[in-house]
Amino acid sequence: MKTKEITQPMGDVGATVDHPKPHVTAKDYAEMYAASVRDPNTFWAEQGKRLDWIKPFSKVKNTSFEPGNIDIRWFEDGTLNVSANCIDRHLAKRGDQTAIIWEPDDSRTEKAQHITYRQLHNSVCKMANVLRSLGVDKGDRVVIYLPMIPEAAFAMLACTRIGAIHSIVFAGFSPDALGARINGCDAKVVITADFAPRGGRETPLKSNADTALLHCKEHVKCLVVKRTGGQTTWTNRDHDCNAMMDEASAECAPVEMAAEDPLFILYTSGSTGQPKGVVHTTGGYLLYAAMTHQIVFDYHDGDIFWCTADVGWVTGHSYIVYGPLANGATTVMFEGVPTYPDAGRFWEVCAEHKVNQFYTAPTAIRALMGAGNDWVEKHDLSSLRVLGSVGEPINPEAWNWYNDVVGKGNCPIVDTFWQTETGGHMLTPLPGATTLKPGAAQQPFFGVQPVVLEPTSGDVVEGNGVEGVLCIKDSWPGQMRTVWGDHERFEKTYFGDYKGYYFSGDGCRRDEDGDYWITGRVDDVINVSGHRMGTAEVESALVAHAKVAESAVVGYPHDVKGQGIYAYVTLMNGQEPSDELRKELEVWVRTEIGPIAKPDLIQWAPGLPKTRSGKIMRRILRKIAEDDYDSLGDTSTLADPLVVDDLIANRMNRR
Ligand code: 6R9
Repeated sequence: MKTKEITQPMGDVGATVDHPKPHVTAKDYAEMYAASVRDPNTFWAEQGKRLDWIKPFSKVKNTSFEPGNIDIRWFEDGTLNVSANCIDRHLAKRGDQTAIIWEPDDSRTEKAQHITYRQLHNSVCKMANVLRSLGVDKGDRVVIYLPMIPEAAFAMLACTRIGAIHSIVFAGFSPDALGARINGCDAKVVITADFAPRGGRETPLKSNADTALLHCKEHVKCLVVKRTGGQTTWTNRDHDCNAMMDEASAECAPVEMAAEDPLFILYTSGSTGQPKGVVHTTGGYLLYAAMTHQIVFDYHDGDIFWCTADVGWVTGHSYIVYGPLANGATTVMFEGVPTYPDAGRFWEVCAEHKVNQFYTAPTAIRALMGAGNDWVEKHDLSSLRVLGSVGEPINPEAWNWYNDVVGKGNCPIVDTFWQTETGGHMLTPLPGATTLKPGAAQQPFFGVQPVVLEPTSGDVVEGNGVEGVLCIKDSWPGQMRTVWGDHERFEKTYFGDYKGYYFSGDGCRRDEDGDYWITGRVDDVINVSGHRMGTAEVESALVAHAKVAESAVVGYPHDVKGQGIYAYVTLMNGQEPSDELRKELEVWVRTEIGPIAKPDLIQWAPGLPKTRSGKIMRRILRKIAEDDYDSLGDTSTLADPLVVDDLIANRMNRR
């Protein structure tokens, strides 16, 4: 594919903004990158100064990717507190500066809120005291199931203040998914709200939490925040967060935590079984989030930063809350969706708050591109300086639209490749330092050593103009440390296939210039609107339905979502396929997992293509779902090749 290369000017961007010199130039990048891999201890010791330590570290890197001994520690003898780094240390200089701009779902009926660092301190201390009064102590787990409201950030920071470990569950997840996560990390408290308004609709969070808690230990408490004031039921385990915060003291000393104490658990989908609890720790994660936020977005003091993600995903953790607040930034927190009340909402918010850096996902860009340029053009976007993309590969068409129509050709686009597991950006261009290529994640961040491996042999592929699977050669501070309660699974998942390397699960290409292009997952993980979904999870939800005998789920190209969910379903003997049953299964999966997992297409499959040993041939199912059935490859090993003809003849029309 021929791509146009773009050199982004960094001066003179937007009449209303005094454009600063970028933090890192191309020359700085080359020198700093070389230093970061040559002598990581010196490099990261220097970067460690970005944080305020209670007890300074003397050791920097102590990590092993050795089979059987995967052990990752950074700054291990240092101590610190995350909330003190994100709030207290800014109070003297920026107590009255806005820390969080909260933008409600519907701007016609509610106003944005500006929360200063001092107010944030007050609310976080109060919430920390409320959690303590519910018996939460250092090391205890707290599940957060909240809308995108300031209380979500208060809750995260309140946990860090007292050393509790939070685990956020996206408010779009079902009661079953919530219950599994509460049990998975054995949480003491669940923080939720009455309702979650989003795109003009309301999710009954409290009632979902009630249902989830039916399957949890009796002593789990529920702390309820008022969002809409709508009616909810009330049980013995419920506590009124607003009333308790009103009464609580606004003083709460930050607890001293070791750098390697867990900060949070975040469940994420993999290719097999149940979602994994990804564990991030205190020092390395915070440092990496802060540093990438500053350098990758070229954030400068006084800038207004907006990441449109939800705090239920890692992007919200690192780039709505921890990175920006550690840097003393003003961060925008948006409760709504890109197209409500209309397709101009993102741009209205950018203009209203004079956003300088804007960070969103390709799926949103594609949806807004489809809505037409008028929605963008009627808003003054001259404050924008840097645009970001995350979650999936961005197709050049969407990249060009983002660049031309949103950025007016003046805003570098940082296409940031990273994962829940990596804590922060891994491959990304840097504004002002990188000549951009639409669709490429391009260069490693400092300290990150990507390698391309031949998928079957695991041999390192040297040189440029090559393709393979993406692995990372050595540790970086933001790396996940373990899977909660299952270190063996951590080793097996990420270090099992290619010994001595962290395996990302993604394929990639290194082009002639040495730039990296992510080609997508090589495992059974699909990426729907930038959200990770294990096909196995959807399959197990489907087969849990009484009328379903078997199911296989694959991704297929979808214009807006990137990938859609295509489910092949074999019914139990005696069950007849019908449109009603199709609806029933859609609703079923929504309830089992959540709306994001609802299959886009369900095909009735009298049989699935299997090898004689009984393995489903997913390659064939993928091809049929992609409408590419002329190139099915070898089907001779199938137990019953005829099922393929039936699947092709009855394939679903794709949207
Ligand atoms: C941050 C986040 C991780 C997976 C990852 C990859 C895909 C993320 C990307 C990208 C191409 C980018 N991905 N960013 N692919 N270009 N800029 O999304 O974390 O939810 O864990 O997903 O998303 O496939 O492996 P997570």
